Parts: sequence; structure tokens; C-alpha cells
Amino acid sequence: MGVLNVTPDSFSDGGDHATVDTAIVFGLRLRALGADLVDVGGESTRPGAQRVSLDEEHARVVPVIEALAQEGVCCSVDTMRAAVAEAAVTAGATLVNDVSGGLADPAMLPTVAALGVPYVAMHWRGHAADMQSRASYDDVVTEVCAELSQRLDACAAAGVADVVVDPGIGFAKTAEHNWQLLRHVDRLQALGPVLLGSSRKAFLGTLLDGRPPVGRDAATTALTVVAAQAGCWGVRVHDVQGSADAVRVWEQLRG
Ligand code: PMM
Repeated sequence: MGVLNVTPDSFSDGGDHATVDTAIVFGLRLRALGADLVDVGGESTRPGAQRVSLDEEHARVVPVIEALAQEGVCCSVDTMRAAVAEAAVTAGATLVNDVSGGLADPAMLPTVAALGVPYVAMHWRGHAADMQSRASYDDVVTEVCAELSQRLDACAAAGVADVVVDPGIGFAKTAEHNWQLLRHVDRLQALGPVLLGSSRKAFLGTLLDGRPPVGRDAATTALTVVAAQAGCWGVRVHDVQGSADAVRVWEQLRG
């Protein structure tokens, strides 16, 4: 899954694809580099970020998805809003990626069920403005699995049939929480197919002596190999070529 943030303020690519035209060009490039899905988002979720309006988010993502879908690019929409998810799927998106796992908008799960598309339910404890104050766990792996399991129950009750779970690396998590979750991907996999979104995140910068986000792609690729080895459903990355190459190497070795 290649990241396409149509935002001025995302932590690593904010402003890079902030217009509809530049975003479409970049989405086509991600597909050419090997992305199976291009994940189009119009709201930054970096720690401390403020929310954008529904109209602004809609205007950022829907035209991009429509144009990419017309070019045959498989798109997901990265949104916490049911109305944006519905418009995006109508425009051609084939999956809804919700970092709140249905908690931010009570209409999300019934809407996804009615749309009949697969759904990514990420572990989430609150909006970006203050989420890091919620990074408190006695046993992060057990608690994230339990909270995701509740989201799966909510999905099932709403009629969402096809759900991928995501531990929400960096969302209400310290660096050590992220490492714990990555050490225990097998426990997440007991819940269902797993998506990992570690790309360029701050815990990698901490490991790499404070390196800025664009210098974290090799470390991200290393985690893609770990995810492939563990049998994850997918990884959500900025540098698609590195991860796609790594998966090809891993597949070749596996035979
Ligand atoms: N991370 C970000 C945004 N969307 N979606 C899923 N499913 N998992 C993630 O970890 C995730 C996400 C934030 O990263 P970005 O600002 O680089 O897009």
C-alpha cells in the first residue's frame, strides 16, 4: 500500500502532493513502482494535528481517487468520516482505511457494510491533538489485541464482512510500545489479516539517532521484510519501490 497524503501538513510528505494534479501524478508513480493499492488521505493524523473540515477533506481526496480509478489504479481511502468513505467508494475506491477503527464516526461501520467493500480497522484511542497522552498500557500487546477484538465485534455487528486489522504504530504508542507490537505480530494475526504502517515514523528516527523522516526508508524496508516473513496482509509505506523490491526478494528466496 503506497501512501498518498493530499495534505499540507503530514509529517513526512506534507505539501508534496497538495494539489489534485500533483497527487494524481504521484499516485500513478506509486502504482508503476509496485503498489497494489494507493492509499489516498486528506487529513493528517500526525501527533498534535488539528482536524480538517468534511468539505476540505472531500475536496482533497475524491477528485484524486476518481482520476486514479479511471486509470485503473486500485485505491483505498484513508478517512475517519463515513461521508468521505462513501464518496470515495462511489468515485472508485475499493477499500476503506479508517485509523479510528469506526470510533470517530458512528456512521462509519454501517456505511462500509452498505458499500460492501473491505475495511481496515486500526487501533486508535483518540484524535491526533492529544493521542500521545493516551499512550499508557500495562501490557501493550494484550491491550491492543483486546481493543482491536472489540472493534472486530463492532464490525461484525454492523455487517462489515472483510476486515484487516492494524495495530496503529505510533498512534497513542511510545517507541517501546511500537517495538513490542512489532515483536508480537503473530498475536495480532490471530485476530485476522494484518496491515502494518511503520513507514518513516518517529520511533525509527529515535532508533537512527534522530534522523529525519526521509532518511528512514531503509529501516522501513527492513520492517517490510519482517512483515513479509510473518505473513502480514500488507504494509503501508511511502517508499514503495524499496518495499516492493524487498518483497520480491523474499518471495524468490521462499521459492
Ligand atoms: N498511519 C498514518 C496514516 N494512516 N493508516 C493505517 N491503516 N495505518 C497507519 O499506521 C497509518 C494510517 C500516519 O502516517 P502518514 O502521516 O505517513 O500517512
